[in-house]
Amino acid sequence: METVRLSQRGAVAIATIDNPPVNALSAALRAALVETVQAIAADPKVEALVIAAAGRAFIAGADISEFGKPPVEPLLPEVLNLIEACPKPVVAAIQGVALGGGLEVALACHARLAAPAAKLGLPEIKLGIIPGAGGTQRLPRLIGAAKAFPMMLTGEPISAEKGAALGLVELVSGDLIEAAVAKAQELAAQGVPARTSEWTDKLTDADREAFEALAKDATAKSGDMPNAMALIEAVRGAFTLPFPEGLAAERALFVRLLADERSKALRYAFFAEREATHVPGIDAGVKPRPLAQAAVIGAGTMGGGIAMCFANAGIPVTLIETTQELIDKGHARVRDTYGFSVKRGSMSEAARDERMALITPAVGLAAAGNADIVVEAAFEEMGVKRQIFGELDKVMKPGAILATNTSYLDVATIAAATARPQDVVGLHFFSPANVMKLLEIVRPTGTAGDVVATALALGRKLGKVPVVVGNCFGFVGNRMLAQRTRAAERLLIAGALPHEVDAAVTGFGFKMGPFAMSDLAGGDIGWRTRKSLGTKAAVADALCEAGRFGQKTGKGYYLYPEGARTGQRDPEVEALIERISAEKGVTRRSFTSDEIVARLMDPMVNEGAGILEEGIAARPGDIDTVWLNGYNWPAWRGGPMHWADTVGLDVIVKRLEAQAAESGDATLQPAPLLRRLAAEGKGFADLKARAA
Ligand code: T1G
Repeated sequence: METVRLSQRGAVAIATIDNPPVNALSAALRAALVETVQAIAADPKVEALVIAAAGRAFIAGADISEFGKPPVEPLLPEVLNLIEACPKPVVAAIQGVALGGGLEVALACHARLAAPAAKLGLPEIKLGIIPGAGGTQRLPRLIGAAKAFPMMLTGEPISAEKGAALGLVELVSGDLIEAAVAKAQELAAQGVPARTSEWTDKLTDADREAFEALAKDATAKSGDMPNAMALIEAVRGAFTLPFPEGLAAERALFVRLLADERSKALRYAFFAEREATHVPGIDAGVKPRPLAQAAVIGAGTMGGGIAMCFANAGIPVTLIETTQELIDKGHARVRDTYGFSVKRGSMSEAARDERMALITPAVGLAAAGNADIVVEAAFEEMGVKRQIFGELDKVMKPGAILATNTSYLDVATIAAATARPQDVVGLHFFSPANVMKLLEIVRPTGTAGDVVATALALGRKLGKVPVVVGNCFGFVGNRMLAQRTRAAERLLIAGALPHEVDAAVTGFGFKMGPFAMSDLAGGDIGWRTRKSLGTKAAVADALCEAGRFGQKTGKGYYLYPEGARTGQRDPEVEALIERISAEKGVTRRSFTSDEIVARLMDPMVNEGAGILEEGIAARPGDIDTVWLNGYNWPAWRGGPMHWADTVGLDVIVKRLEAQAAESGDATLQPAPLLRRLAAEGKGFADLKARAA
C-alpha cells in the first residue's frame, strides 16, 4: 500500500501521508518520506513541498508496535534531517493530531501551518522515554526552552491556538492545503529555507535561566525518574552543544531509556490501557447505543462529580435528589467545585457557566425518564438500590441504560429488581469522580453486549480509562484493596507501627500510605462495611469505637491537631496496638520496609491471580490499568501484576506460603494460577486474554 500520495499544484508538490489508522511512522512510511523528499529535491518542475495527511491524525508519532523490535532503516532522525536539509522549502499542513515523532516531522519542516482542530504534543515522557528524533533540540530552538520544556515534561498536547501563541505553528482557519501551498510558494520565492537546527536566537541567557529554574522544580518533583532526568539533560544540550552533537546526545539518552525497567513499566502501562478497551467477546463492530441525555440519581459528592463528568463532555444531565433541600445543596456543591477551578485559573467563568447550564437539578426519579442513561449514585445499601432500580424500570424509556455506581454490591441482584437486566451495568467511578481517570465497567453475565460497548464508548467520551470487569464483591480494585487493608492490620498486630507501614508504602511510590489514606477517607466507612459483613479488625475497630474516625474527628491512626492535614504519631494509638498484640499473645517484632511492602502487596497479587482465574478480569493488564488509574499505584512500577512479574512469581509464592504458615490464615495460600505460573517459570505477562 502507498503510504504517501503525491499530487501537484503549480510548482508545489503535495505529499499526502495516508497510513491508517493514525499515520504512525512505520518503516514503510519512513522509507516513503525519504523517497518523496529525494524525488522532490531532484525534480526541476517542483519548487516546494507540502507535507499533508489524510484521516483524523496528521501523524500519531513513532509506530509503537515497532517498539522493542530491532530498528529498521531509515531511522526517523535521519529522515527528519533529510527533510530539513531539503534545498526546497517543505511546509507541514497539520490538520489533526501531531504527536511525538509526528510533531518532530513538523519541526523539521521549514514552516508549520495548523488547522484549528490540530493538536500538538510530545507525549514521549508518558511512554517512559523522551523525544528521540530531534524534538528536544528543535523545539527549544523554535520557541525557547522555557516554553518547550513544559510541553515535553507533561507530555500533554496543546491546541493549535496555543501552538500559534507559542510560535510553534501558524493558525489557519480557512483551507489548510491552499494556505500551505501559498506559504510554500512564498518561501520558495525567498530562496534557501530557514532551518530550525541553525537557529539560536531563542536560546538566550534569560531563556536558559528560566529553563534551569523549571528543571530544578521538576527534579524536586520527579525524584530520580529516569525519563524526566534524561529530558532535562537533553534540553540542556540545546544550549551547550552544537546541533549535531545535541541530536546524538538525545539519541543516546533515548536508547538508554528504552532499556530502563521503569521506562519499560510505563510503556507496558500505556499498552495495557489501550488493550483494556478491546474486550474479549465484544466485537469491535457492536454498535454503541446513542447517548444524548443523561441522569444521575443522588447529588452527594459522588453523584455531583459524575454529573460534572457528563457536563464536561458536553452531555446534558439531570441531577436528581429526593428533596428540594438536598438537590439545592448538591447543585451548589457542583457550582463550588467548578468555582475552585475558576479561582485557580484552570477554567474560565464562561466555561463554568456553560457546564452548569448542562446540569439540570430535579426532585424525584420521574425526572430521569427522558434520559438515555441513568447512573445511580445513592446510598450504598442493597435495599435502597433495589428500590431505586425497581422505580427506574417504570420511568425509563425502552433501550435506556440503567447503571449503578455501587463500589462492591452485587450488580446482578440490583439488575434483578428490574424487568430489563440486560440493560443494567455497573459504572464504578472513583472519588473524586470528576478527577479520577478509572471507570470500572461491571458486567454481570446478563448484561447485553451493546450495553457494555456503550459503556466503553461513554467512558472514553468522558475522558476516563474504562476497564470491563466481572461482577463479584468489590470487583477488581476494591477486592484487591481489601487484601491490602487486612494485611496492613496484620502488620500492626505483628509489630509494625502505622507510620512505619505508611513510610514503606510511600517509599514504594504511592502518594499515601494505607493508614494516612484511611484517616483521610474516614475510618467509619470501613467499620460500617465490616459490621454489615460480620468481619472484624481489632485495631481498626478499637479506634472507631473510641470515636477516632480520622481527619474529620481530629484523630484516627494519627493525631491531627487543629485541622492539620498530615498526621502526627500518637502514643495512645501505639499503646493500644501493643495492647492488642499482647492480648493476642503476639511477640512484636520489627519489619524492614521491604518486608512491609511484600506483606502488603503479595496478598493483593494473590487476589489478582484469583480474579484472573475466575475471569473477573480478562488480562493481567486490565488489573494493572485499574490500579494505575484508580488507586495511584506508581506508574513506573507498572501495576501490581507487572510488579509481581519483576519480583518473580516463585519469590511471591514462597513469601505467601511463609505468611500463611505464620498467620495460620489459609486464604494467604498462593492461588492455583500463581502456583502454576511460578512452577512453570512464567509470569503473568505470559497469559493470554480470556473472555470475561
Ligand atoms: N503507533 C501505532 N499505532 C497507534 C499509534 C502509534 N503511535 N497511536 C495509535 N495507534 C493505534 C491504536 O493502537 C489504535 O489501534 C488506533 O491507532 C486508534 O487509536 C521518535 C519515540 C493518536 C490521539 O504516544 O495518543 O513518537 O487498537 O483508539 O482515540 O520521538 O491513539 O484500534 O488496533 O487511541 O482517536 C508518540 C499514541 C509515540 C501517540 C488517537 N505517540 N496515540 O486517539 O484512537 S513515541 C503517541 C494516541 C514517538 C519519537 C517517539 C492516540 C491518538 P487499534 P485510538 P483515538
